[in-house]
Amino acid sequence: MAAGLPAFAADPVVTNVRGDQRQDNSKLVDIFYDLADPDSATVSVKLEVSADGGATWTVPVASAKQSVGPTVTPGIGKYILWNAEVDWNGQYSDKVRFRITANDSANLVLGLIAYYPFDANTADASGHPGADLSNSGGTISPAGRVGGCFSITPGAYATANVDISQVPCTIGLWVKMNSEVSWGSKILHNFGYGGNGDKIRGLVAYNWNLQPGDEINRFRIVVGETGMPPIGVVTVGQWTHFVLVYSSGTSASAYINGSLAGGFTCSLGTGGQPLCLGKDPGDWWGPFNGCLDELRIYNRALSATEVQQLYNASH
Ligand SMILES: [Ca+2]
Ligand SMILES: [Ca+2]
Repeated sequence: MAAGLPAFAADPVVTNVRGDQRQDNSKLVDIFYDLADPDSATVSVKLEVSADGGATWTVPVASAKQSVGPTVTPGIGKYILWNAEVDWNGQYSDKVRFRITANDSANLVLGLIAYYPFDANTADASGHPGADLSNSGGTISPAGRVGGCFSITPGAYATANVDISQVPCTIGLWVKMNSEVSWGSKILHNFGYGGNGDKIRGLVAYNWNLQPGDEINRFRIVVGETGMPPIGVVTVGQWTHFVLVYSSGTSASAYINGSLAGGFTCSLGTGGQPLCLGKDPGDWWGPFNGCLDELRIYNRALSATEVQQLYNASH
């Protein structure tokens, strides 16, 4: 491989796609295809189904299994079993078509500038100098999403000299709340915000429960003093995967459990400031009570496919 080229440079090629419903009234559909890739041991394969001859590809395929998903080995006669009774019960079309696309699996190491597995300690595992967390009161718990996790009770926090205000940037982590929050519970923060305008400052679990019917237990990106778009529900006691992608200096996208949850216009907070977990500099938001795991920070914008693969890799 030439220097400077990304790994897995040749794209996978899908050919000879054919699918048929079984003739036994089971509503099981057998789909075959050939998959070639000269330089990848596994690739990511996606199945789509159209009910209108290929005009749209919106038939649900969640039940599809076998040679589909983030790690499929190339070869001849790959097989997918799709259960139409589960995904598309009671519906019928004589214009059903199948489409299979493949992409090189994500290189989830490329651009990684900090990585905290939290299995034995709060050290950085990316090899980036100076990225180890400085821990103030947090503990490693064995009950993580993958191995151990970082457990933060109110008052505990951790900081690291990792700048999350650079562009582009991606932040991904698993979050589990131990208790409902009463105001706003700081999960992750750029410690150097200036309180200015529309600048992204961090992620909170947020509970605007001053009156009946108000929003409760939402994830929110903290943007300036006013705009705080909700991006998903926090379920106490449940691990949730969160990813924030700053693709440019003016736009960001948030993903919950691998799926796009919202996009918004913003600018970034003050750069060159440390990352902080469980606390914000002015204690404007409440303390965090819960666990974090698999925290990854990249100096590039992960694609939607890569975000899904990051989720799948630790799901
Ligand atoms: Ca390849
Ligand atoms: Ca872990």
